[in-house]
Amino acid sequence: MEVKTYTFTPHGDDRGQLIALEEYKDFPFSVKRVYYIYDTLAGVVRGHHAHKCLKQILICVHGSCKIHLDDGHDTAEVLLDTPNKGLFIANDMWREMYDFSPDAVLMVLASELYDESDYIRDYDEFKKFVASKESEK
Ligand code: T46
Repeated sequence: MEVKTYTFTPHGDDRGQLIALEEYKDFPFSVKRVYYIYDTLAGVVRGHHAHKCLKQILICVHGSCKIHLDDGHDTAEVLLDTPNKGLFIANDMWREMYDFSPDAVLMVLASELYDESDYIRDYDEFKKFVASKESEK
């Protein structure tokens, strides 16, 4: 399966690093919401869902974590361990986040405001969603 990652350019100088992200230039959507996940306990797996519409960029701005992706047919694992790497996750992708380092801060840029009705939290429902989208093509 195709995994879309971005390598962002740090504006480094003798003071340190700065990364700037601009919508449609550095990633392909407009941001309506930013959230971040931190203080994740050892062994915790978050996520376990897909979305009906939401697009997101995940950036582990400190520490590291892994992302399990499932498009309904294939799976992939992505390590996020540097603040200049972004992972694009389309709506129709089942995701789980795990192996958080104790210092991990996972920042997410989201294309929509928070909407619980956009979540697909049941895996069988997700498979049906994927199948219905494929039958429309
Ligand atoms: C996703 C992965 C990568 C809010 O009130 N507003 C928000 O914007 C978000 C994202 C969550 N919440 C509340 C809802 C729950 O009571 O925060 C609590 C934890 O959310 P959730 O269990 O959905 O968190 P994760 O880590 O399982 O999933 C999150 C996002 O929800 C999801 O869209 O793709 O991160």
